[in-house]
Amino acid sequence: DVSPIAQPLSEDPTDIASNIKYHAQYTPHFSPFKFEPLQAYYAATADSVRDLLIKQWNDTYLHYDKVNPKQTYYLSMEYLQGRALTNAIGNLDIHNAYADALNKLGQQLEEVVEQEKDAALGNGGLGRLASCFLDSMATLNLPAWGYGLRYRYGLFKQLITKAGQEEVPEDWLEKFSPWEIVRHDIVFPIRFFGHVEVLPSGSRKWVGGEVLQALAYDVPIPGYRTKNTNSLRLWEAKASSEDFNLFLFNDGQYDAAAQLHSRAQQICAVLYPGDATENGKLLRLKQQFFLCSASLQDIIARFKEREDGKGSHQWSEFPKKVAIQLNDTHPTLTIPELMRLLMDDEGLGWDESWNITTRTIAYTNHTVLPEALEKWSQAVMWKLLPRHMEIIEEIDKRFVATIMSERPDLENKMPSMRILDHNATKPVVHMANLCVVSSHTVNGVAQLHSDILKAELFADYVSVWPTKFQNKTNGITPRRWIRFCSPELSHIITKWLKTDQWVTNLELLANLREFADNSELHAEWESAKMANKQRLAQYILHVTGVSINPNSLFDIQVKRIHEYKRQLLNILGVIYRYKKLKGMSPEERKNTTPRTVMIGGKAFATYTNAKRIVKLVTDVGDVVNSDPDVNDYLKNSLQNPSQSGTKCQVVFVPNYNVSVAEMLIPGSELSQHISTAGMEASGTSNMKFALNGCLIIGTLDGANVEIREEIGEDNFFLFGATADEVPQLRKDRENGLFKPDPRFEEAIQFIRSGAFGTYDYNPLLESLEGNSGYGRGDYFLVGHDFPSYMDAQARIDEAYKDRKRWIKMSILSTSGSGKFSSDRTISQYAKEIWNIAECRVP
Ligand code: 26R
Repeated sequence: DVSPIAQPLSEDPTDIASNIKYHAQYTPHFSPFKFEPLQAYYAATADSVRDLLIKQWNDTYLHYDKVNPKQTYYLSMEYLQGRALTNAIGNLDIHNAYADALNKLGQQLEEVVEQEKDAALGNGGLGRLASCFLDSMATLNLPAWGYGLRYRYGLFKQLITKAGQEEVPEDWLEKFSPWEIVRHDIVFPIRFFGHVEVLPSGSRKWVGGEVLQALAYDVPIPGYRTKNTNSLRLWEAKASSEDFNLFLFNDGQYDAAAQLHSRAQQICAVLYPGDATENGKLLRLKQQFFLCSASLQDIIARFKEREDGKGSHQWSEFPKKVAIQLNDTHPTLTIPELMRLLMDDEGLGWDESWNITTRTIAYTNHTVLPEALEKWSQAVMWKLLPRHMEIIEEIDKRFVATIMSERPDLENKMPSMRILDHNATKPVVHMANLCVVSSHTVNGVAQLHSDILKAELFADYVSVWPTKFQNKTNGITPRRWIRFCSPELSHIITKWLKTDQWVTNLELLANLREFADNSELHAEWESAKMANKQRLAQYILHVTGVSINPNSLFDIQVKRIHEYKRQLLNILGVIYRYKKLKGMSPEERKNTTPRTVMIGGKAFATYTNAKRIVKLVTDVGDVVNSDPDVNDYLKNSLQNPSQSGTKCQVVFVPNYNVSVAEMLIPGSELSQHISTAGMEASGTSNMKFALNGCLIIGTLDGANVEIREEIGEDNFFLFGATADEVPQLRKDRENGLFKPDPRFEEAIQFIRSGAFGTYDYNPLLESLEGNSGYGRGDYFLVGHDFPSYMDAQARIDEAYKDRKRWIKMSILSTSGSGKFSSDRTISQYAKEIWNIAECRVP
């Protein structure tokens, strides 16, 4: 009785069902005789929701065009958007209507949603931050767009096998994405290689080389309960038909005939292609330039179009209409490319172009790790981007000249401050230095990190430009990270606060504090948490085959695998506790707190020690989960609720991504943010866990410092050295002054004894030994922090036994998370860096 209609006339479920049916029949992507979850998702639901989005999106674009406000452009090589369907119907506030509509068609929304593959065009925190920022920019009605690349495959899909991690391509576009709209009319030429010509007028022109095309794909970014729908514009590389050599093709030389086409495909094939070879490095540089050049040409075209409506454009207006934010140094080439476009294409002089560029561009730093600070070979840059290298040389020359005349005292600092280094055998361009010199504002992503930038990495620049440096503590979107991923907890919060305004004004969560001892709230809170734990346990069983005990403490560490994040500290702690449990009498064992430790995250494909850590976690899991001393593994199943003999389980959660996080975080009770102090710029999952009532064990690092301040030190399990102690501790170690704790040695010895199999863990364990050298001599201080880590873990075991106290701490974690909304972060960027204001679609 549901007849197809092309436009849902209202948000009534019957109307929506009719519209879904319309799309199933008239915009089909599959053969029309099946209507199962996959078809329901692609052929109907996504298209039907997309219709609603497109309407708002067009309205938004026209409104911005008319008002012509100053607009922000966020340039990022990474976005981790995750799934779009739940987010779209949540932000449009039509979740229930869609659930009902699908019911009418014999489908379950929960099941339909699962059909969508994550858009995983990123690798970690920086990419997810960009996606949270887009959500907040739309929700706050800010004229702000994202620009990125449309990678064919993301980073990689992680398989866990007997050998540890294996990487296979992540094919998110296998069955196409219904959320992107290709703009065949938005195409820009992108040049590589070639040479610089001097024209009779004296001006310079970059010519020759090879020219590819950048084609725009737009992804709509709806705000929460607002009409404003912004854009994420992703560029794809194409060759034009003229580059297809018909002559060669008909001569049977098929590869040669389509050479430029295959070069174009390489650019958008994967995120972070291996850069061990010169070829790999060149490809990465091409990717970065591709993003910068295409985005700038688009920004300039829009600027001209909007300004010319009121006469002819004035270049001095450009910084009043355009703010560009560089997400780390990856889009640094925006700087010389903007200079080139202004000077060579628009005919402006150096001073005017420099003035415009520096008033437009701002830079965010996301890491202080030396190996992550980009340095590009000057030789490679001269080859690929000869005109840009001329411009960079000129920027460097002028910078050195200015400093030498105004601050001669800094002469001996010049080698580390200037952009080009001339002494090295292999000369490089320091991208972070180019960013600092050319941006009006530089920011870190948590207070501690920004302080470290000012005191160390950028200290010398601070004395030159004291007001250039700011802090913008990261945040997360409360829509995806609690409202949609934990509806159970969200409803409880709304009930007790008597309003759902907290979803856009997260500081309101502080009002939950007055109920932190209320036993009625405790009961509701605990049952919502338990429901989320059960759902997570089902998921873990599904992906790993391990049936975990829902009555145990769910202890989670999920993030990229990196030595500084110290997953090794976590697993060494597990190994030590497991060994102690085994040595206990059954009576003693009864009184211990049962725990399930879940660890997940991808190791970069060429990072050997990170891959060894993954392997160790899976090996420990295999042994522990089937050891009858600590595990009731025969009786152990989701159907066996008592599981009194299940004390210790360990699972590696495969292929950690946004959707997996949405499952893990709501079901977590303890999460680990245990990096060596001073090394994690911020962390953002710490905020997501705390918001979901999960307690944190952590070091005084990144945003942990501010989280602990907000939720109260009694509700945070702190351990470890502080950032200012770290350098001395490393020196002490070099001087042979470190004496390892016997518990630490016992854990290491247990691995060496072969308790977890025959894999050779020596190279990994040796990184914890010795006295010096990066990656050796325990650079990350696992040994130093181990005793205080174990003490904190013992406090956790005790706290968990006291249910009342634990639930109270959990409620206080959520109550104290208000500061960590990306709405707060983005408001601060808008006001203090971009100077843009809301532009609400009527
Ligand atoms: C190109 C290569 C050198 C490279 C290095 C590092 C590429 C990407 C990265 C990722 C870094 C910059 C990253 O993701 N940093 C993380 O940013 C988060 C958001 O600000 C922080 O929360 C997190 O602490 C930081 O590690």
